[in-house]
Amino acid sequence: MRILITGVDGYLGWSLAQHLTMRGHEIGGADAYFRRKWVEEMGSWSATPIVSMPERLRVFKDNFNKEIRFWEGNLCDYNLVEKIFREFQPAAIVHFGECPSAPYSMIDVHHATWVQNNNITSTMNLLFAMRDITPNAHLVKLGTMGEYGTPDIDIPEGFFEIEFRGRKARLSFPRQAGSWYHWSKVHGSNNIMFACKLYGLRATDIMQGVVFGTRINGMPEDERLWSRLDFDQAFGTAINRYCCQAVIGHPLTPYGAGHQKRGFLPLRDSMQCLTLTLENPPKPGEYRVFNQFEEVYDITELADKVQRAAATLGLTVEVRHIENPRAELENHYYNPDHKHLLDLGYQPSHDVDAEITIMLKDLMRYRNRIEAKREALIPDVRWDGRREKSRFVKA
Ligand code: USQ
Repeated sequence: MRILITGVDGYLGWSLAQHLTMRGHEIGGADAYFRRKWVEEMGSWSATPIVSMPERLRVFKDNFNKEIRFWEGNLCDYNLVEKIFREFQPAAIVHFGECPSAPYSMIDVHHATWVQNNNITSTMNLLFAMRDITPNAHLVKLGTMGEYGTPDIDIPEGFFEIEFRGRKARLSFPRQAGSWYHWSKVHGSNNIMFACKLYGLRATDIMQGVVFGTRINGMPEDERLWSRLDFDQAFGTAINRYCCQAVIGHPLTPYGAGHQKRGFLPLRDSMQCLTLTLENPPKPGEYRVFNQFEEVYDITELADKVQRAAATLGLTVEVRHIENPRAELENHYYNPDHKHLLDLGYQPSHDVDAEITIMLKDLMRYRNRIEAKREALIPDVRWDGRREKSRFVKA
């Protein structure tokens, strides 16, 4: 299948390009290199060294004997999107070309509006290009479990049955996002749902949990093919940050009371789920929602897991709670469904401890790179608008 990956230079995009190529798909990619710039703005860099895109493309060709067709540019420019669609005629589009960071969107009004404009406009441009150029294509849009927030009831996959004043309906489950970034994903979801209804487009909206890991199955050993792995306060996600902290002996940092629960999944499982989604498209006009994660964990429980795995490698680290820069529940009910992907054949790898150990070993090679940006580990972007470093606290 001919698949366009927007945001192909990112953590998931670069991994997926390799995974889908190994399955025989033909890949096109687009990117404006924003991720590299955002992480630099946060005073950091990827723990794994990342070569330039022209070099990435060369190394890709050498290893897989196949090329990625690549367009450099901003997806908010409709002329570029139209050109890509006309030249590549994708059968499916995986939209990763958005800003993925909650903290980045909370810095100030400029960052909040930039993230919302970028994320909403790029999705709108893809929807119109699909309508006008490839109406049969399948949009796989990366949403987030964070769209639902943490309501005090079970979370279904996108829709639920409701009875109100004696009448019943199947409605979109209420979203209660917790950052301007997460709200940008909600707005994108609503726009996609409407476009499917209006233009008969097909789309899968992936409510993905927090991804972690350095590896995908079948990945060649060539270091230049590795995906990026961020650890700063804005682009590093919980387990990835903990593992980077562990390799330099920095305390692991659950925020606040540390009983926030989230759905997590290894990078290799994310690849498997996205492939299943692409290879089993919805019907024309269908908008479907998949909750994509392997298991729910408490973030202190995860810090304890990283601490134990690190100890087996001779790394001694403390778990030290730190003031929570975010406004979020720190102790709550969390029970989301995740059945659709299992029904399609998703086989969870079910070994978070083994994955953490692999990641720690991989990251130990890059200890110096993490140490060099140690300052970027402590958060200072607060949800109330202040910019002040969090202090360590008692849990
Ligand atoms: N957290 C800590 N300590 C840390 C880092 C994070 O306690 O050092 C906590 C956060 O406060 C939060 C939880 O861990 O309660 C998850 O935070 P995160 O930074 O790993 O993930 P999040 O901001 O939610 O965003 C990430 C991705 C985003 C994706 C989302 C899925 O960056 O693109 O949408 O995960 S989800 O979390 O399910 O919304």
